Amino acid sequence: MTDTSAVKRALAAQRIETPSWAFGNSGTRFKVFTQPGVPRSPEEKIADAAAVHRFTGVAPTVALHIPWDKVDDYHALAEYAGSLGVGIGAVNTNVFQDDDYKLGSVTNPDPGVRRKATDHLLEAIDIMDATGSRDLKLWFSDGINYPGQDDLRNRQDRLAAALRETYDRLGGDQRILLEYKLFEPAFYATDIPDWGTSYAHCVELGEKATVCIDTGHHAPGTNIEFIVAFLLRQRKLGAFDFNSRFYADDDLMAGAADPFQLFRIMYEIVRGDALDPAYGITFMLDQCHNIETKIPAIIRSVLNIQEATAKALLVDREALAKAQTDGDVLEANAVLMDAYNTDVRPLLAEVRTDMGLDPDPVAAYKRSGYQEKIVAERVGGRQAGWGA
Ligand code: RM4
Ligand code: MN
Repeated sequence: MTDTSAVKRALAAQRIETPSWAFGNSGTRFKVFTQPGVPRSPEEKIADAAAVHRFTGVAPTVALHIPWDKVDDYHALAEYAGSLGVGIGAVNTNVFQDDDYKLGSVTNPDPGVRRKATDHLLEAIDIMDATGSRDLKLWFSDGINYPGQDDLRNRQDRLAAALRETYDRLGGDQRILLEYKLFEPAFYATDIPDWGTSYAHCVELGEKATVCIDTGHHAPGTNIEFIVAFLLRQRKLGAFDFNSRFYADDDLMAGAADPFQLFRIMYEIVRGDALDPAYGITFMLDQCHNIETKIPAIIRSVLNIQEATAKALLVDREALAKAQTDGDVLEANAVLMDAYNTDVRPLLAEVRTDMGLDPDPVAAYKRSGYQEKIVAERVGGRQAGWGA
């Protein structure tokens, strides 16, 4: 697409979801560094998400993580979010932080533990009913550390049974986003280690189950844009968890480690006509800001995704198709690189100005006084965090 007004329209219509947990304290297994002003409640996390939306204009929903965002009244929580101009997005389940899950959750050899884990997934759908959320995002830490520890195939059967029960409980337009991850915390075999496993379970479940690609969950060197292209072709791509990584599941800011990879991913999205929110892909962040100030880091991540998207939209697809048909390898590559090497920041500044926003959201946030206000106000209480 090289028609600038169409590019600008697509950028203004883009939607990126923020994760409630990114506003809380996080760290590595060595240390969680706290920060002043960090939310102490789900409401304060939502207020921070609303701040990100105010400055970027493209982040109108925030994903919850249960039980980290447990409240008595989810309907009231959704109304509170609405009053701040944001909505509740995906509901993420947590079947990885209870002693019972040492040997797995839905794949545990103990049927009692499996029941408990599956009940948590069902409870998350009750929460979706109350908040109006469409997406149930499932990530299982399940796996084993030693060969022989448990039966690989039985674990797949147990997983399939829990997924089926959960799927059958979904309401009309609700859906499952099934995430995969290569390793960690399990080191020998993970029960959903890759997109193929997630895809196969989604196919078995039905059309309301689609794959979630967390960009940090692959082996180094994996061609993620190929996975995007393949899943789009099958209509089985439901969501992204964006973040970036240098080594493993680093959860750094999206676009920080490898902006070229993010561009290649977004090019496949544009190529597949899947950017429009109506297509149904949820573009989420799933990150941790262990040492940097959280809200501006989340704003920066949103901007990085917008920049990659703008470059993808600028690819001259006609010229690219011609070069590809001609077998002109160098020209085809040059067309793609021309778009990638374009400085799209002025274009995005215009998009923001047209939307009535400050053209530089990070600078506007810093000037706004919001950070000082939360640091002054959020004193006492217990800061939200991973509880790891
Ligand atoms: C996992 C996975 C999930 C996220 C948790 C916090 O690695 O990426 O999406 O909910 O981390
Ligand atoms: Mn994730």
